[in-house]
Amino acid sequence: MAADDTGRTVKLGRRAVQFPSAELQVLEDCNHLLGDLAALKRELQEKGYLFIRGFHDQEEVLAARQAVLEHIDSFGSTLNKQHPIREGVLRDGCGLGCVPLMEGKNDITHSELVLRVLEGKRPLKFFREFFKDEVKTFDYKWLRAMHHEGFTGVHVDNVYMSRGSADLLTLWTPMGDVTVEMGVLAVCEGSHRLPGFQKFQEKYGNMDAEKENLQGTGWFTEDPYEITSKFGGQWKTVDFSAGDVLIFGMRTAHMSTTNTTHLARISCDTRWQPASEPVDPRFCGLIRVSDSKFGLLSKMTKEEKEEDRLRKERNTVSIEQLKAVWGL
Ligand SMILES: O=C(O)CCC(=O)C(=O)O
Ligand SMILES: [Fe+2]
Repeated sequence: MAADDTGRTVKLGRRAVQFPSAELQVLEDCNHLLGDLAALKRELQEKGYLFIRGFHDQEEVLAARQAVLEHIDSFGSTLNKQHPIREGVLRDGCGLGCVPLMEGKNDITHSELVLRVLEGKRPLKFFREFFKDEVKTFDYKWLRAMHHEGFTGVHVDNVYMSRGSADLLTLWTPMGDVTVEMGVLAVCEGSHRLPGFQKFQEKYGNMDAEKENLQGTGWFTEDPYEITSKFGGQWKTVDFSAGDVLIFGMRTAHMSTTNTTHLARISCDTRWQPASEPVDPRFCGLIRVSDSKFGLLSKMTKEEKEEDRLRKERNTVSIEQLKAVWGL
């Protein structure tokens, strides 16, 4: 892992940025607050996130990582065969689409070694104490391997999963040591509560992307500085070691740094909430795979399917159109 923080040029979206610098500062962990519930809640309320080192058992994370890499390797053409699987080296030219999609509820997300981390004793204990309640985690797991030059754009999670509890938290777990160069989560500190973000939260943050029929990713922008220059806040990130996690609420704007390496960046976001609260039905129980694959739609003729696709396309809206309407 790159322990030397001096003079590193990394990428946040498409922007090259020095790390650390005024534009991209270092995340501070809150390990000194563990065991003090009031202090942890205050930290989450103030900063919009909790960065916790050694949250998971490191050996368990590394075992899960190996299981995920073996799963990826079973697809044949993703990893570079000159290297041992455990190194997770992507083959040359492995860009978008080269890494198998692993999100959802499937054989790898719910394999024993992966679930031992994602739904293990440690997260259960932490969230039970945090919520002072029994807890529920979505069945849907956002397990991913980020390809070369891949990144996640700026968004708040509320646009994707607002149909259940408002107390929902995201737990971002890197599977292994993940440097800023490999693509880690970056948060915009203060974005969940600063007055400058009020309209952003009211318009973008309150949006249900699926209800709006939003095209594309649901990201507000790919440019980290678009939000800091318009609304304020401070981008922060850090090198993660296996076991470290980032926890944040539905209103904290975040993105990822870009994977400029040829190593697969493996991570999983899981969601946690009090069990007594309503749950967003899209992510628990029977998980809808695709609107067009199953159900009644599968009975449509080719022409009917094409017509349906075009009708849907006509009814969609782009984030640019919405931003113009919102005046953001
Ligand atoms: O892993 C990523 O690139 C994005 C993760 C994310 O957006 C999340 O954990 O909510
Ligand atoms: Fe997210």
